[in-house]
Amino acid sequence: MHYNPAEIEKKWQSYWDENRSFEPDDSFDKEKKYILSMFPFPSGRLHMGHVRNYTIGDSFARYYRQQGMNVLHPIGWDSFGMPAENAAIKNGVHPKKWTYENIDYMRKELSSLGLSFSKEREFATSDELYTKFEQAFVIDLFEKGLMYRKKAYLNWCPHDLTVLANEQVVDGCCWRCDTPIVKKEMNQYYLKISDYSDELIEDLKVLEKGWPKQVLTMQENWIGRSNGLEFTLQLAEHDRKMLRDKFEGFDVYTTRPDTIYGVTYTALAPEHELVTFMIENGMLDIKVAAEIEAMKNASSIDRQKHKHGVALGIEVIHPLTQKPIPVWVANFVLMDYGSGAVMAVPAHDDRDFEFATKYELPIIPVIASEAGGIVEGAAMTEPGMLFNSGEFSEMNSAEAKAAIIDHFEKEKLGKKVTNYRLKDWGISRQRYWGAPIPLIHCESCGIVPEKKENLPVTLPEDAEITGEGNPLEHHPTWKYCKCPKCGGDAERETDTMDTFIQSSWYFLRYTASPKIQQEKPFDKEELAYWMNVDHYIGGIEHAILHLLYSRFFTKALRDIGYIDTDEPFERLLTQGMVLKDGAKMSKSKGNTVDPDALIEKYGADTARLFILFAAPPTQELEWNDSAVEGAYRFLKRFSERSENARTTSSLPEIDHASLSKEEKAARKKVYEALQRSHEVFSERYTFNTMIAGVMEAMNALNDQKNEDVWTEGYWVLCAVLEPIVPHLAWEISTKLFERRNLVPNAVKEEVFTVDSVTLGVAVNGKRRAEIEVGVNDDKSVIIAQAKEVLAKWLEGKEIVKEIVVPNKLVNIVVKG
Ligand code: ANZ
Ligand code: ZN
Repeated sequence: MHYNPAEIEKKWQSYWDENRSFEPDDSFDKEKKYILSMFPFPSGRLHMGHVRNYTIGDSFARYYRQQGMNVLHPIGWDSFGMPAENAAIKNGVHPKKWTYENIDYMRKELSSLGLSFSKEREFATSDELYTKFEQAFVIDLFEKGLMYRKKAYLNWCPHDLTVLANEQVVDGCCWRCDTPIVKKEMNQYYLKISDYSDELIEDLKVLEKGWPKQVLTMQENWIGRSNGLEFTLQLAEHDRKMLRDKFEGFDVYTTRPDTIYGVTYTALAPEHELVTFMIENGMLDIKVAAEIEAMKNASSIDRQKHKHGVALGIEVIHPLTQKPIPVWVANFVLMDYGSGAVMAVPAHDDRDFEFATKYELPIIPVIASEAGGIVEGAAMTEPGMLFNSGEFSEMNSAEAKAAIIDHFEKEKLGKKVTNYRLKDWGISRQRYWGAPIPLIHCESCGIVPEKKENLPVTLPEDAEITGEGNPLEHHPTWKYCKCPKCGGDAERETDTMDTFIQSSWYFLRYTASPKIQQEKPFDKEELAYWMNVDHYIGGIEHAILHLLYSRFFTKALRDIGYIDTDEPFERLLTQGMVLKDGAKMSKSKGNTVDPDALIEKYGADTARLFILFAAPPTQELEWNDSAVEGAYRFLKRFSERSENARTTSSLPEIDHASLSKEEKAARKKVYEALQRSHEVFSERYTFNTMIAGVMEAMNALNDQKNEDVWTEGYWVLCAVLEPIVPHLAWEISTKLFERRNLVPNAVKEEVFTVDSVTLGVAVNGKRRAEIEVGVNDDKSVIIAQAKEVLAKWLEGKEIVKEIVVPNKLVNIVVKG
């Protein structure tokens, strides 16, 4: 059969469309699989990372359909977000137009890959219907206290001109544009993810069997649960007066109470209220005040990297030694962790050490390392044995930690606390292309939710998008409205929501069948059947961001009564990056490969085969043009050699025992490939070994000429290949077998049984030849066979002994 991918791929894609081939059943009788690849942002064109992601997901979906399961394999678009707006600013296109045109284009690209998506559940998160349901959730979250507004110092991206959540700041920079972020004080809305810190940690155990260890560890570290001591440092008498009795002191949080005798100074965050009070009341030198302001405006990276501070000229009293301790402001102290103040122990903490060295503050060691002795020129950060620590001397760190916390609690000086790095999720964005927060500000009623029957609150199409300021804020009329409660003049909230909210529930939305889609976000019965996602496939870059938000949002929706799910994703497969010349493919490096061009030249099946064959899905994939060629040649050969098989509508009956050695070997390879495919999909995901198995089977088939064996080979191999190269597999198996691989094949165990062995045959111990005998053959049969091949050595000799060593050798001993 001549291989013409352009022709057969178009043909089958239309066939699948016309026949709704990949819509799941509406009934709940069959076993289900929910296969999901993370949905794309409609950036304009597919890149190779997408191709890899969706090919992996598609192969799972097709495999489970073959196994007779009811498969949900949906697709949609994560379509709100900054790039749409940036394109609008740059090219003057409306974000909506830009977005939906991109979706139309990319939908065609996906279709040209032969992906078996359900089309009837597709949506974009910027669709008004989606916004409507989401705004209703948000109103419930607000009313149940899981969403609130507060003024705080926030991560501000000076390039994108918007606030970012902590998870969206990567190494101090904006996750999107890499600009160093700065802190800015603003009002904004938060979701109370911190209420779920413990549950989010505990449930990581549930995920252990299906998620990569690395992702679990990253989440655990991000949530960052630590135990320590919180206590108040009292201001010295004269300083308390100076501060007009406004403050008694301030709280500090430490995870190392065992080091408390080593405290030589304390440090406040520049944003600390005591510092603000001193500045506002002219209690600080103008120069000092200016330096503190500069610290606030510096980027987070800068604040961690270059330790910097000023002395406030006030003192607190050490709670155990009663000695006065100077109070500083230090840039590395963060306002949103602990209490925004630290007790500094330069002898045992690296940051404190660096700071003390820079400002020549005393360094007092109080812990001896296990190895004994004191470390010079650096902090000794390990636990050890306490000294110079009053009644706690000679305890080890662990004992001292417990004893000191105990002492503080007894004396009512402080308390044991658990702290988390995870902070509430800031969801306000000061940009246009997002879902409006459905809240209204009324002077007499405060913050009032929009009435649910008025949802969705939609975006004004005529907003002016300039890149400066929030377009909703500046729109001449949009924000003015009536208060839903008192009917008085009121203003709409102009912040839009973080797009990560949309991606935190889209997998729930897909469970909604066409019959309920318009009325409700999802249906309990349908959720109960489809959830959880059985295989979730996506990039490791979402290890914390999307995957943590989705876990939280699922739990929050559960707690406000929408769903019964605790954890949404049963198994997670994090795909590796696609590289070229050793570097990640990216536009800026100019090393991308265009999927459209690849499909145009070789066809989708080649692209899919290459992607899955070149590396296991979790590892990096290095682009290789000649391997693409190789994949194409293999498919061409597979297509052409199908002429060796016969047209039939049933699997040929084969008497295995009667076959030749080559024929047996070919059957064995064919069924080995089938067996491997089951292992790959159920546990190992190493598609490359499975494809290698198919290639070996092809070679083995080619070593023999039995038409039945060829026919059976194609029958089985077409099915094994269908999840990977669906177009060719459907084409061949339809032509030959009037069947489309949607039937599972049983492995024929008989082909694995060993039924013959090779024996060496010798005369007087000297090896002369080999024979092939049946494993159950009688000794007499074996000897007869041996004598036949030894005829010329035995001629005229007298046989004295005939020895058979089972499975090894026949030896004939002769005289003369
Ligand atoms: C004294 C001390 C001595 C500390 C020592 C550490 C080592 P983790 O473990 O990450 O939870 N800290 C507390 N609040 C802070 C803030 N707002 N900004 C910056 N640092 C802050 O970190 C807890 C430790 O970080 C606390 O324990 C505190 O320093 C510091 F040998 O207290 B430690
Ligand atoms: Zn009102």
